[in-house]
Amino acid sequence: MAGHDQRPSRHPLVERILGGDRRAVARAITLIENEAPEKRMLLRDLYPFAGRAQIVGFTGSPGAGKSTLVDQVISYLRGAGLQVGVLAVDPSSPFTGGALLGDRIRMSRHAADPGVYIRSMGTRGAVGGLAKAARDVLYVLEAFGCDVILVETVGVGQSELDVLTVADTIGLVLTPGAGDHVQTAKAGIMEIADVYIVNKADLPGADALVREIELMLRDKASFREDWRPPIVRTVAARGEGTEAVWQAVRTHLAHLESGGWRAARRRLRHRSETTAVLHHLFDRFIAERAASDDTWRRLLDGETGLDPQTCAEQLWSELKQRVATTEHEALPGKRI
Ligand SMILES: Nc1nc2c(ncn2[C@@H]2O[C@H](COP(=O)(O)OP(=O)(O)OP(=O)(O)O)[C@@H](O)[C@H]2O)c(=O)[nH]1
Ligand SMILES: [Mg+2]
Repeated sequence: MAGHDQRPSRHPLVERILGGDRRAVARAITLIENEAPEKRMLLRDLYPFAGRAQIVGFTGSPGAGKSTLVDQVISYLRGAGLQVGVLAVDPSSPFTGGALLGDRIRMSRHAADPGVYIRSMGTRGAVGGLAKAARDVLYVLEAFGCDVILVETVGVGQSELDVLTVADTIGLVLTPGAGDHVQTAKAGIMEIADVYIVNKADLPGADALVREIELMLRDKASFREDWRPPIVRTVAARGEGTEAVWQAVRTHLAHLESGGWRAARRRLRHRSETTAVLHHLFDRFIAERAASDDTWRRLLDGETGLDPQTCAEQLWSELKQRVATTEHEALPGKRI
């Protein structure tokens, strides 16, 4: 009993999430969205369960058929006995479930399936930034036991691309005729695709779109992570091509793993998230210093007549000196 008591306590929701409690999942997501103070503890305790799920992003223009395709992929994965999480992220919507209602409806046949968890997020539900909140929600879904997490987001802005940085594979859904020409596609979006999905292949212009993508790929001198993105045609509305999409996704994942790229991406992600927190802490440190130390305040506010670069370098060297002194003082203790 005593040993049990001495174990560092875990956030109570974590146990419930691990046990498959859907209400605990919903509660945890709300805490994340609201930036609740206990969010830090929650994420810390969820972290050991991260990295279990395969995360697949689907992006593309509004109305390209992303939700219809995701709905088909859910069915396919459920058929294989996998537990599936779906996160529909819409940065253009201030409401969770408002503009995303269409997504919910299109996937509603899975709503009662205990092996599927579907959640929508808009900017209103994410006080501290949608991309960060969405990435944190993935930790919850991983701990919940999702084998695969499908992330749907409209590919229009930077925050959508930020959401997708955590995906193992990004499927870009394009449609013929809808102005989805390779040349006019939003800068950056064509480049991040691991799989090109030409949906609505039942409509005229699908062949032309496929040729356009092929031409673009032919002109490329090199490919990110040595992966040449395949092009898959689908008619999501009729469930055609779903299996081919999933095959392409699996092949891509196998490629990432065999080349060590998946591990490299994880390292990169960890570094960038840790660095972001350090930046944040440093900002706070500077503000505190400005309030408590007059030398800092004068240099920061330009009361010394020196230029910002010189001010910053003076503060920086003072800081480094301070760190060096502390390290020096701490050395004898460290050796023990
Ligand atoms: N003809 C045709 N229509 C399709 C196909 N797939 C989807 N649609 C239709 O396209 C419309 C938009 O589909 P959604 O799945 O909601 O598209 P979306 O990309 O999720 O849209 P947003 O979430 O609003 O960006 C719906 O009316 C679908 O029925 C297809 O393969 N062929
Ligand atoms: Mg949708």
